[in-house]
Amino acid sequence: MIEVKRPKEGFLSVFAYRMAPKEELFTRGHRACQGCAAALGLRLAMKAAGRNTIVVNATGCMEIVSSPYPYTSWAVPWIHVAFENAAAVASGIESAIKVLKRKGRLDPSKKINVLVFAGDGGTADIGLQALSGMMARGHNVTYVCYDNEAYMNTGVQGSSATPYGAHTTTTPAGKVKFGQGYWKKNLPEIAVAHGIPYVATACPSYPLDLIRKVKRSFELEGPAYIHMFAVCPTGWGIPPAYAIKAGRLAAETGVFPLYEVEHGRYRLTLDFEKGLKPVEEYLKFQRRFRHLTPEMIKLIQERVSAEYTRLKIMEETTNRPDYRSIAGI
Ligand SMILES: Cc1ncc(C[n+]2csc(CCOP(=O)(O)OP(=O)(O)O)c2C)c(N)n1
Ligand code: SF4
Ligand SMILES: [Mg+2]
Repeated sequence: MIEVKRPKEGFLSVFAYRMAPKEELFTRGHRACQGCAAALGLRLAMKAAGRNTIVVNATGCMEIVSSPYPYTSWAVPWIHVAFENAAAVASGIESAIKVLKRKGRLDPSKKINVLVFAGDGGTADIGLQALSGMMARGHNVTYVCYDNEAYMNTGVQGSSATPYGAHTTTTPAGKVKFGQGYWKKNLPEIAVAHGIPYVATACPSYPLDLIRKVKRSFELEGPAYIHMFAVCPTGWGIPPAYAIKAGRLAAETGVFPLYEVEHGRYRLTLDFEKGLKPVEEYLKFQRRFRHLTPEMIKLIQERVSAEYTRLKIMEETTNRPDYRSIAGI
């Protein structure tokens, strides 16, 4: 059995908001709904990224709530781009920074972070091609997908990141259909398949873990992909005060495992020695899942357990000395 060292922050982070950097770069005044975990996640990610950051923001809730003229919540350079091309624009910005440094018009030692925020619709569906290109070309960009599991800004339409069985306006639950009819697209694994230096999942309910991962993404040279769970009380039908709890339950049940993959090496950054809670605990208080039958919940449980086991096996395998020496990690 290989001993995997887990960062302390993973365990501490639930209680440790006060340990986060004080500077606010995604500031107050935005118009996100009460309890919006995506807005909290952006705030935390910006604390990690710091002032020398250019943000590229695809169309979606986070762009809409933070930028109506003449107000803005952004204290860093920020560009709003179309739904489909955030990764392409970020690639251009990163290339331009390199050229300016080469031509001596920018101090070559100055570190400028390029950071994308895009929703699950903008990432799993319409922006996937641009993201794939950015990762394949090796741009030094951190791409954060905030996943609220639907097209929230336009009225809760299903995306390919909408979970199995969830009710949305385009996957309605009723007599004929039971909600989303296929399994959630596994974006972190698509990113891992590109062989990029850093891939991680994160959740604002674990703030220090999230901050550490965003920081790590900027320490490593090359593309990084962070898949951020973003509880959406409005679209999911839960009380705003439950947002943090819902994020914790997603991790505690294995519905949204917290892990990172650095140069191909997996590590669960939060693991549960006493085992996972039943997925029903996560599903039962959300309006979007209230129609689920016991059979469907059983099916979801089996899928979640299998995926968690797969992650544990990947962690075990990719930390084995023989694998690490062959893979050079
Ligand atoms: C090409 C194109 N198609 C459709 C839209 C309309 N539109 C704007 S935001 C949005 C939903 C975005 O969903 P997601 O990326 O998940 O972000 P969220 O709103 O959930 O934060 C849609 C469909 C658009 N702006 N451009
Ligand atoms: S609809 Fe959801 S993601 Fe959009 S601002 Fe409201 S809570 Fe946040
Ligand atoms: Mg969305």
